[in-house]
Amino acid sequence: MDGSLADQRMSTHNAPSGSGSGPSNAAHRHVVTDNLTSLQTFILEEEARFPNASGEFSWIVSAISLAAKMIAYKVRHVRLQGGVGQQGDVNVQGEEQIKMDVIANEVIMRVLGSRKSIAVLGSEEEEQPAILRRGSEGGKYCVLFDPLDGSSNLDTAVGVGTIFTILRNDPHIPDAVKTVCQPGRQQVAAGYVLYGSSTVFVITTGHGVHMFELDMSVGSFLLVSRDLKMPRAKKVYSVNEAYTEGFPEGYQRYLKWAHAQGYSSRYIGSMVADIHRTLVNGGVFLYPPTKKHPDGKLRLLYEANPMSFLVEQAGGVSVNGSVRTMDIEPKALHERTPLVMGSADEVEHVLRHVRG
Ligand code: AHM
Ligand code: MG
Repeated sequence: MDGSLADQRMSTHNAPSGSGSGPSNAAHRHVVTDNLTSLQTFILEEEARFPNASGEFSWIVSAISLAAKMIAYKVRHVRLQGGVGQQGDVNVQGEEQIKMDVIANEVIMRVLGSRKSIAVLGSEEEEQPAILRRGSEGGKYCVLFDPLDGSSNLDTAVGVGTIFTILRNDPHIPDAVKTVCQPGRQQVAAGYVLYGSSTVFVITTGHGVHMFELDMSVGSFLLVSRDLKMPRAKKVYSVNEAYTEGFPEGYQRYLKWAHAQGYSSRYIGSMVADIHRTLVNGGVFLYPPTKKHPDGKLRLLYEANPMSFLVEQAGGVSVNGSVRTMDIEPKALHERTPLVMGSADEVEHVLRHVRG
């Protein structure tokens, strides 16, 4: 026993036998497992609910969790590994790549690239989606991801994260971009990994939101919260308030109203960390149109949609300021969207002001 989470949740008891020690004691020995469930087991159990499931989906989640463990290790030793600082390249978003962006992208590409069930793999760091197995070779799913969201915060040791979404592949669509340009409501699964003070893996397959924590000593993500539900209301908003003057008037009105109502502000500037807090504690996260980003900054397919799926499954709401985020018909892999997501009542307060 080394004090790991697994140890604490699994205690072994020797029932008193009155006959002292020895082989006879073994008959009375029982194990209390307090619901100790790894991510792997959880996904297999979920899949078992569908008698025709091929198991391909659980292979993909298992690959994502392997990549996450590798990235978690690298993030924890980012300076020692030489991962801070800029790579010297600009990605397709026109943003300077941090070295760890490139490292995290390579890890995911390498780990997921070998999974037979993935037809198309798309990343924030790659201009075009990678076509792995199309047509007759099969490949039931497509995976899109942001390998290391919020990476500009790495040099100050702030939490960063990996965001992913799993979509169904349509082998009849020859074009990879068109294949992955699916509205968020069609997602098969989505989630994120937050590399924070602890490493958490949060996932939905459309049946609630489940949270796992990485137990380093056994190298597994273990279930810590099943069917997470976010509070309906919480007087907290999360927005880069320095951009207020560039927001459309409705958002400015909302902020004035929130100030008068005694709201608190929390903004990390790392979407995974901000959304994780919002999921757990409630509140509202906003990235409205700004002068610099008139269409919003966050990417629809691999940032907004997966987070929206999680937020809705936890009982919250996600909109782009007027329509449900997951109903937007995407046109491009790296398309951006304004975003308002969080506790149902809090999103409604924002929309009331935005609608005018
Ligand atoms: P990135 O994908 O290039 O890391 O950018 C996305 C990040 C989000 O994590 C965060 O919500 C947002 O950018 C912060 O933007 P800003 O610094 O404009 O507030
Ligand atoms: Mg990002």
